[in-house]
Amino acid sequence: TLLFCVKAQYEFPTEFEFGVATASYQIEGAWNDGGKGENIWDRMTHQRPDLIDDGSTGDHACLSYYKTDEDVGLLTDLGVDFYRFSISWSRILPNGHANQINQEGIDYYNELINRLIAARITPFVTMFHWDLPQPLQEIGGWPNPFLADIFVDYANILYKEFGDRVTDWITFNEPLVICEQGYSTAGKAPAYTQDGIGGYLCAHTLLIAHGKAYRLYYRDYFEEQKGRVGITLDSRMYMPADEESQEDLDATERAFQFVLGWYANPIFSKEEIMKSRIEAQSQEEGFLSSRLPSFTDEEIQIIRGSADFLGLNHYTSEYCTTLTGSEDVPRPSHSADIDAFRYQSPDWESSGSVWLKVYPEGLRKLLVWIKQRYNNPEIMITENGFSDRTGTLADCRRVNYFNSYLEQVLLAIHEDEVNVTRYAAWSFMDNFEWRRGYTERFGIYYVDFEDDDKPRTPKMSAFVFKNIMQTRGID
Ligand code: GBH
Repeated sequence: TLLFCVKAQYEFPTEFEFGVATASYQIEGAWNDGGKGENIWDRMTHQRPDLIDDGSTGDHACLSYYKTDEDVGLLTDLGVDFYRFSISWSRILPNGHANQINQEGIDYYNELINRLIAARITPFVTMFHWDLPQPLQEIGGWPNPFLADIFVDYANILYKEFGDRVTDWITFNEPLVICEQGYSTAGKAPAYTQDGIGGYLCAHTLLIAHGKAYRLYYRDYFEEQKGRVGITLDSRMYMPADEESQEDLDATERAFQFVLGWYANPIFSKEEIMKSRIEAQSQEEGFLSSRLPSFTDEEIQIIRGSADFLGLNHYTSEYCTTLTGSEDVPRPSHSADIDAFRYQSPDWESSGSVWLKVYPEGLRKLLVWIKQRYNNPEIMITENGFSDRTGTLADCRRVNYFNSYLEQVLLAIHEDEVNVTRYAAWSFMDNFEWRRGYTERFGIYYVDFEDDDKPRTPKMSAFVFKNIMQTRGID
């Protein structure tokens, strides 16, 4: 007898959409042109170049502010269904407040949006990808609860100006990074170090801001514009070091709850595990009340259910086990509250970023975890990608990364019936990689930052990605 082993060759469903992603500060440049105000990344890169690996800034970045035509041309060549970009708050509102609107900023995004639509590319817009107007930092930034309403005023202007053509909105990109790295561990601007306190206050404002921006859309715009509003959260896949160990399983659960659950629970579920843990920790530390502020009933109503889809940024995974006691974890801190030791397997392929190790199965496992925990929400993968330090055009390792991660997306769709509807590669082009400056490159287009004109060249990954979109499958 003959045995035929036919490996099912899954395809991406016809409705499944592909795109590439960027963020305003990382690509636009023109930091003080076109009426734009100063934001916290302008301020930090100018005043503290020592915090950026190569001492660089996003002053010029990829000059995308001046290259709308060229960039949309490249996106058209590539054949994407959508383009995920972010709007620079200080380009629209130079001082952060709605009293002074910068028409040049509105014109710039109108031009970009109109050209995309003319090329049949859906604009997928992030309202906030980390570049807070500096004047809003001067009043405390996100830990100041008044920022929620100030953000909603900004969101209102975006719906009003662009909502007739933009129907896919993301309020925030990665609140975890905004709050944890911005206010607790100094990994991102404004680089504050109020660990265990600043991050929680930031998240409190941010969740209310998100919820109110969502409600505003449904109150004033949905009927006419018929769009949808979501949020983008970042998470690694967390796995127990030893699957048989209850302690490791608990540590894994805590990692999930304090990273993804921190933001996903209030919006997508009723779980509130962080509350009791931080309350207990705070008490031990001598605080008179929990370091985690609580929401009023009215705020809970606003936040619960306030997303039409879950945007997911995923790059890598981690194993979790208990802290051995020898680690020096400061208190109070988010890490001490999590109380889990997280690490990556030395067997996983490395990249140009210390934190990014390749473990494709993690993406499928995470998608299934989200489906189960959050009642099968629509998931859009809003970022996934691979870095190197050379920028080589023969970027075989990036090609392998996309192939293997997308294979896992196919399995999640076809074998686990996860409702994942979009995939965006990070990134469209090499860009200003935050505190890593220009030392790490994620682009599928190479950018020559030495050249004043910042020319773009497709890497091998751009051709492979194009082929995947065209054939709806992986070679
Ligand atoms: C994304 O975040 C961002 O949205 C995007 O702007 C960025 O360019 C892209 O990643 C690539 O980095 O150095 O150990 O402190 C992904 C989630 C969270 C990954 C913060 C890097 C820093 C880890 N990021 N993390 S560490």
